[in-house]
Amino acid sequence: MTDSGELTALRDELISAIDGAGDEAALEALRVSALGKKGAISERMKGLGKLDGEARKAAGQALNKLKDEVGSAIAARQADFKAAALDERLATEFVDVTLPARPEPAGTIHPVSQVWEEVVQIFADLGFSVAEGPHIETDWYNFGALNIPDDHPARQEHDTFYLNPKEDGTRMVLRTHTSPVQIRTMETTQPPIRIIAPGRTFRSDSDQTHTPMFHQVEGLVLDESTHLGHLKWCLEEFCKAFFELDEVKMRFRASHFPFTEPSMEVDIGCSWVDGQVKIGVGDDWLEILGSGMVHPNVIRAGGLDPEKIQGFAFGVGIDRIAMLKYGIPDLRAFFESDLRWLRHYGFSSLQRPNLAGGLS
Ligand code: 2NM
Repeated sequence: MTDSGELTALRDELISAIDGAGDEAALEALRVSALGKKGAISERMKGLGKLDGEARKAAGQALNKLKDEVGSAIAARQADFKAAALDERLATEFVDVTLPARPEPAGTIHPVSQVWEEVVQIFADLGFSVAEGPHIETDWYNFGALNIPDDHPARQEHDTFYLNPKEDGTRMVLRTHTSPVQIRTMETTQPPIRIIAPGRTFRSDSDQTHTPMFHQVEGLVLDESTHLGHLKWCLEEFCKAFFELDEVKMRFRASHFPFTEPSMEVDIGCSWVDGQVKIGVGDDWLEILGSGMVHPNVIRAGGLDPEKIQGFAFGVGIDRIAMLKYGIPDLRAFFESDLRWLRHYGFSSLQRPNLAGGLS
């Protein structure tokens, strides 16, 4: 009953049955019929005791070989079934990552954050990178380096938040503009420089149109031959992109800042319809930007040589242009954290601004 011809026949029968098994249950039934306690191979193992000597040894080896071969064939077939089951799941179970997230987030993006990000996107497209710096500054970075003289009115307690004096008598300030970031950038970066510095700024001022904390974006472009034409083009491109208009009427009006020479305030054409402002067309003007060619003293303070390096700078109030673009009437509501206001004026956290898909 364990002669080799009989075993070969059993082997062929089992292997072809294993190969032909239609599913895991059929395969398991085969495993039991061959290798289970009362299986064909196990029964023959039990019969070995009746043989003796060389015959027992030879038959035992042949049976063990058969047992291993059948075991391997079953394992291989089992792996086939598992792989097929996985393929089936992968084909039918999938997640469409383009579906909207559920549930829609309850929170919204604050108009200041929205406009901040819009401005970053626009200037990124023009080749600017974003620079940041501390809110608490030294007198030098906030005033001195910016060519603001010791007796300038902006330095008075009345306009600037000063911290308590240090032991050496010096006082730190809450930065009144983001310009200190430009000075710090000049100190560490070789031109060409193209940066914007968005951030919080602080002035001791509170009324209908001023809050003691507000947001600014300032920009700085420095190279060997950067000129006023570059300034005008750059700010025109910014205004068209920001207000999402093909053409905007703009006016560059002579002004004065300590850190630029010449200095210009930039107005944008507008009209008033039913108490609402319409940007880009009309015979009225709205001031939206300050700008100018960086003063040689400022370039020197930044560690660069004004005989070799020149360029322009500008500053915009984020809160102010957010009000203009999105028709938000009251500045103070920006910082009251009123949930009804936030729901009304807020933006979707799933639709972030970018130039390809639309800013707003
Ligand atoms: C403005 C208007 C004009 C300005 C100047 C500088 C620096 F640091 F480069 F000198 N940064 N920003 C600037 C110039 C800011 O804001 C209304």
